Amino acid sequence: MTFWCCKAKPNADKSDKRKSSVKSNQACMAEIKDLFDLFDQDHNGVVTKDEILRTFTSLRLPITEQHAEKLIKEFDRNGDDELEFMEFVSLIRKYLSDTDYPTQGMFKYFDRDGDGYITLDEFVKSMRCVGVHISEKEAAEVVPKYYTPGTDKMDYNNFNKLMKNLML
Ligand SMILES: [Ca+2]
Ligand SMILES: [Ca+2]
Ligand SMILES: [Ca+2]
Repeated sequence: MTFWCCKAKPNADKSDKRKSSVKSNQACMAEIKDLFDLFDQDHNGVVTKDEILRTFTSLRLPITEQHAEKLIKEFDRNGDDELEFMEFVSLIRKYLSDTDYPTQGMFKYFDRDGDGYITLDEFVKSMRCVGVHISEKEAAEVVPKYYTPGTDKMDYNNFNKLMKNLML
């Protein structure tokens, strides 16, 4: 499926990816800022390993201390062992678009109103926030196939199936 191109070929698509994030991601930046504020529990402008651990735990997302440490190491560009906002943005983008991470985390992020289901609208907006541009038309062709029977939205299992199929 073509709209997954930047997933399949991360290196070849760098310039495209950058373009799409410039035009579609202003709203997303505000959302990532909200997320940053959630993580930055003492509001000192940086996120520490402990803050990552506490926040993941309170969101009931699986994380270990080693994993939190690894995340900081990987995204801490200025070497202060903490994540400033822009470092945090890279982490969130990676987290949400990486198939190695549990899709449970993605599900919670995609389910913007927290009702346990993902609508077409939530899907399109969230995809754009992780740097994958998908038009309403493209999404409208694919997503309804995965609606939970009798609804116009996806539960976790159906969302999982959709993501697995898209990422093949
Ligand atoms: Ca902090
Ligand atoms: Ca840093
Ligand atoms: Ca929802």
